[in-house]
Amino acid sequence: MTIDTEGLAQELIERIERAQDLQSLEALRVEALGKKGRITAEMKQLGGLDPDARREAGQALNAVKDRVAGAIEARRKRLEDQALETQLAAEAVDVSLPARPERRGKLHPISQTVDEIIAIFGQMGFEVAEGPDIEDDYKNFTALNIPPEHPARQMHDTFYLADADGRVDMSTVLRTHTSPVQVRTMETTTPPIRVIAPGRTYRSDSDMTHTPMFHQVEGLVVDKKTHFGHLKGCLQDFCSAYFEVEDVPLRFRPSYFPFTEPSAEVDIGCSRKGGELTIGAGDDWLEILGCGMVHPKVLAMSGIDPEEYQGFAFGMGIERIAMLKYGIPDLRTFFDADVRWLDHYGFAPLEAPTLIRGLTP
Ligand code: 2NM
Repeated sequence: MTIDTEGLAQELIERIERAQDLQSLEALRVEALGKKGRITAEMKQLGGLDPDARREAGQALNAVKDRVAGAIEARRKRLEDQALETQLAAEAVDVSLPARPERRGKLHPISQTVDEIIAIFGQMGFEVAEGPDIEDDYKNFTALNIPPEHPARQMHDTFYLADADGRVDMSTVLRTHTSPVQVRTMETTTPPIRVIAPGRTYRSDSDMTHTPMFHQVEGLVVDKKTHFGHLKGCLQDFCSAYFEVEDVPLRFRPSYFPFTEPSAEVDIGCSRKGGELTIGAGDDWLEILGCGMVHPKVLAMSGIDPEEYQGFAFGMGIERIAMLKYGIPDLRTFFDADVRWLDHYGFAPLEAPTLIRGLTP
């Protein structure tokens, strides 16, 4: 018996290469190499041949078997790649399409307000500084001239952290203001310094107008001849840009902070006629921030020579100025994580505030 092994190989391989899907390829594999397949059947015939012819035909058949198996594998790989490409093409998402309006997320008013504040002070040449929420007692209090007996240090205002054994560790706190960030800046920078420090702050206080976590932005400028006039001009420009009111009336009232001398609280002119609050007009005043000239002891403790340098600093609550600008009546709703609230008070994402295009989208 002689078999046309080459003819068999060519026929099978040709059909394998024409297989259009994995199913017909599998049918071909069974037809060629399966238990009752054609190559298998030829193999079974070998027993009837004499030894020399058997060896020769056996080698030829094995070669055909390998070529056919190789052709099936190559075709399977090709078909699988094609199937994947087809699937990817069918499932492709055009990421440049606009989101569906009913599903579009909003930016939290805190994020929006922080972005606006950074845009304004950025334009004025300030850099943004950051620091950890967990601070040591030294940077949160001592370096700011807050003495050990100061009421702000009492347990009921400050969140003290526990040590590894669960005991309250009086040396580690959740920062009660962002001033420790300014301390870090003064410790590591040679003036001139122009930074703002926005971020989360924590006080053990919870009622209608206080949440245990809230946001602050503080600013610090240190240079050789920095004076109170610079402070007034800086805050005037900021308030005017932020509230989008030209020549906004500001009132500086003498006040006291341990870290500044002299210190002042700043009120913004407003009107409360008809129960509606309008910023920047009228004969009423609303407190919005605290400020002052950095205390010489504070400069000195952070390694800045108060004989050579002086500076001003200010601080304000971000929730408060967000509520004033955007008419949000209740502080506590900021942290309810209510999507309906966010849909109402939130802001379009991807519309970064700039002074050129307008702060608010
Ligand atoms: C305020 C009011 C006044 C202030 C002072 C400093 C520092 F670190 F430079 F001394 N940072 N922030 C400051 C001054 C903060 O918040 C109402």
